[in-house]
This record gives sequence, C-alpha cells and structure tokens, in this order.
Amino acid sequence: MRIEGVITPATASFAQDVREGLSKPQKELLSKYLYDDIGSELFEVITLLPEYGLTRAGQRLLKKYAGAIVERVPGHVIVAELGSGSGKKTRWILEALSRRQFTRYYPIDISGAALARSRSELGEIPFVSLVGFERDYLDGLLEVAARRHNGDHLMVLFLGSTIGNFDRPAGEAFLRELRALLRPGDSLLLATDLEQPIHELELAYSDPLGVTAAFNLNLLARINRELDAHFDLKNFEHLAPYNTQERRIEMHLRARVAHSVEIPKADIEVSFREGETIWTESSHKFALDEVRAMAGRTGFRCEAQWVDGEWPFAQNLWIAT
Ligand code: AVI
Repeated sequence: MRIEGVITPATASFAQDVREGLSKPQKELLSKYLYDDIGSELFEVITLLPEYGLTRAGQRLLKKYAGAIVERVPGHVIVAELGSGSGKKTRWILEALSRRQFTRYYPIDISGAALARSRSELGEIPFVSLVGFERDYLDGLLEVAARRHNGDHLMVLFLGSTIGNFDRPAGEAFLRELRALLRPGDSLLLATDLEQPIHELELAYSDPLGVTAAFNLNLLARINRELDAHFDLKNFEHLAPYNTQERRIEMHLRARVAHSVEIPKADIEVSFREGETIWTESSHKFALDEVRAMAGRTGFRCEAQWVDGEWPFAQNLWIAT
C-alpha cells in the first residue's frame, strides 16, 4: 500500500472550492485563499508599498480622529474587531476609549496567528482587556454579543476596507446579517476605499516591485503545496485592471500559453487556453454618498465620515437604528 497522506476538513473544503472555481466558464478562485502564511506576509509588505496608500490612509485617519470618533459613541462601550488587523490602527481607538472607561476588546479572526499578533501588540494597553475569538466574523460576533452586559454599547470595527472585497450585493447582505446581531444604538466603524483616477488605482495593484504579482501567484503555489498540483508559475502573469462600470479592481492570473494542469487532491485536470484568466479578487471602490445610502439600506444611519487628505479613503461611523 502507498500512503498518500491525510486529507483534513480544511484541505477538503479548499479542494472543493478549487474544483468548483476552476470548473466555471470564467475560472475563479476565492480571494480568502490568498491569505495563507506566505500570502499574509506578502500582504503586509503590500501595505508598505508607496503605490498602495490604503492602509496608511486608514491609519492616519484613526490617529487623527480616534478621539472625535469615540466621542460620537456614547455610553459604556465594548469593542469587537472583525479581522484582528494591524494593532496600530486599533490602538488609537482603544486608547481614546480607555481615557474614559475600562474597555473590553474582542478581536475576531479565523487565523490564530493573527490573534496572537494582536495580543502581543495590544495586550498591554492600560484599562483594556482582550479576549480573542478564532472564528468567522459573524460567528465570533455572535459570541461577543452573548457576553455583553446590560447597558453595554457594542462598537464593531471593520477597518481593513475588506468590505470592498465582497461583491456589492454580497457586501450589503453581510452588513444586514451583522446588523441583526446588534441592538439599536450599537455602532459600526467601517473603512472604505474611495474612487480615484484609474491610473493611481491600477498602480496600487500592479506595483513595479511585483509584490502584488507575487501575492496573486502565491495562490497557485499554495494549490501546488496543499493539493499536490503542478502549476508552473512561469505560465501565468498577474493582471489587475480597473473595471469602470463595476468600479472595482479585478485581479486575475492570465495563462501565457495553452496548457493543462493536474490537481490530484481536487481530482481534476484543468485546461487553459492561451490568454484565459483565473479571477482571484475584486476590490470595489466607493463614493461617499453611496456609503451613506448603504447604511440606510442595511439598518444603520451614517453618523459621520472622515476622509483622508492624501489618499481617497473614508472611515464611516454608522449607528444601528
Ligand atoms: C484586504 N484588501 C482590502 C486588499 C484590497 O486592497 O482590496 C487586498 C489586496 N489585494 C491586492 N492588494 C491588496
């Protein structure tokens, strides 16, 4: 007998998603799979690139306005963060809150490593306690909501502008589900990347150093590592055009030549035509009034918006109605 190894539930669902995605007429892979250990490290490097201004804009806004933001959230506040994110951004909010109250902070992330990082970055702030949840966003939020005391206001932070990675209808559906876990008066601080000239956006997702290309190609390397596939990365190139009608960057991997690839653990062989692409991510860009309208449609009102002066990016404070 030849023992080929063990298929864990995580590998099995990755294999199934890969099989389904690569069997569609427009081949696609879910963007959540970009973030294995290597992909997450590459994303951290992306946030440092001069061409990619999103992360720094979000940080500048929180550094400057954390006090003004928490002033608009009255009462005794507990904080849940979706995606434990970079400690830097969250620190401004927690420090501003802890000047007025003892604050319970609950980061929620499917990655234990990300939670450990936020524990080491934020665990030492005086008057703040931290309990992390290794869960999907909404499962984690349900658990946080169950721990609230009467009179606590729940403030949810969704700071990475990850809402842009949902299709617009799916993003709204997600925000409606999130709202269903809140009470009137609870709040959501939602970061959104805004529309800007196409050239700047395309440069942010096709940086000259090739870090975003490596981040994208790592998805095929991950399929090689975890599903024993035989992608030759040299056969693919990274593309990230802006779709003006949908107002989003679309990341693709384009086959340079016609060829086939076997993916044993997904039980498929996939054929590529020359020039055919795999769609790996969308990154939607928003208008300020669109974000206000979205609040109304999902059970919130938009209390305030803060916009960065250097990179079109907004922190939006929504209150559950
Ligand atoms: C995580 N997310 C908000 C990033 C974005 O800009 O959409 C992911 C990313 N993809 C390529 N570069 C960065």
